[in-house]
Amino acid sequence: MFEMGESKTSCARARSSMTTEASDFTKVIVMGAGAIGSYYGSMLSRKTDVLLISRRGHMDAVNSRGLEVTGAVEGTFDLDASTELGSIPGGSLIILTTKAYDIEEAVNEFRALLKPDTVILVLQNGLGNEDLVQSIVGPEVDVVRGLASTGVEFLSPGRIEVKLVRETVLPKTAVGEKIGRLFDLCGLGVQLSERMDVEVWRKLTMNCVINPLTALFRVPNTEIAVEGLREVRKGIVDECIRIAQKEGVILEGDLEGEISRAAASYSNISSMCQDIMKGRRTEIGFLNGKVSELGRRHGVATPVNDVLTSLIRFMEGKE
Ligand code: KPL
Repeated sequence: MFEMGESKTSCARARSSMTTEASDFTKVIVMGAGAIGSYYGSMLSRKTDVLLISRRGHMDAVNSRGLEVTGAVEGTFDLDASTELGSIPGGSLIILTTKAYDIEEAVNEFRALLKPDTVILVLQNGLGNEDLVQSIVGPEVDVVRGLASTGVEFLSPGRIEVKLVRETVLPKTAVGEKIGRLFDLCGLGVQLSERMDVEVWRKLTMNCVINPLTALFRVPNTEIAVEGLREVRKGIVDECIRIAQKEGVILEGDLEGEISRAAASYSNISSMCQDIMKGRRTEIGFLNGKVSELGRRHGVATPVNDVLTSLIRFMEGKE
């Protein structure tokens, strides 16, 4: 999943009513539309109604000027945007792109509005997010885990830049395929996987390498692919491989090499680096912090991930 190709698409300011092929969903609601959520909202608005839910400044800008997307995707997208979700129409897809630590608050906000046919797609960084969502909404709601690796930066309210487009990984299940059809219709590349557990661990390991290192040095992803950091990357990856194995997931191949090549291709600033630069809380507890936590549970030492977690927590405290 790290080696997907780039593509450049452009789109004029247009509403979904102008489209011809139908979506299986009546509406897409993006909860927590920061950089990555706004990117998905813009692409999906090509073939379906989209509502973005996020902070006031960003939502006001989108409502007054549209969502301006530059880079690998270009266009101004006319989307509905709000700070609150009033109702969920039947047949909706909710895409959860809040920060992982906001899951409980976000899901509790819309839990009472869910319809029997609502589908929730969890497109966040981290491990175990979908289980947490499922435990809040109950077993009768369809909760699907997906993986987003497109590099997107939040420029200013109403403006994002897409630096590198990657396929979305979805489970090869009936509901995963239904989401995949919509994504495909909208020009979002999809990879269907029968081993989401492996894909989640591979993405987690990539985030454990790229996110804290870029946040500590405040550099774009490309810069941490240097030879001088190879032992550090390898230390992080080896611990992730060991803990994944304890969790029943075998990570094969030269993962450190794959992650280095992926980092070298990403000219964007990682989400954690963007958070640190804005003085915001980070997702460290769902990434390296999670690996350390599982290490303690399994009695396996994870010194490299422990140190990175402490350093990022120290920086969060300082900001
Ligand atoms: O997931 C990301 C993130 O920034 O959180 C990557 C894929 C590393 C892109 O920057």
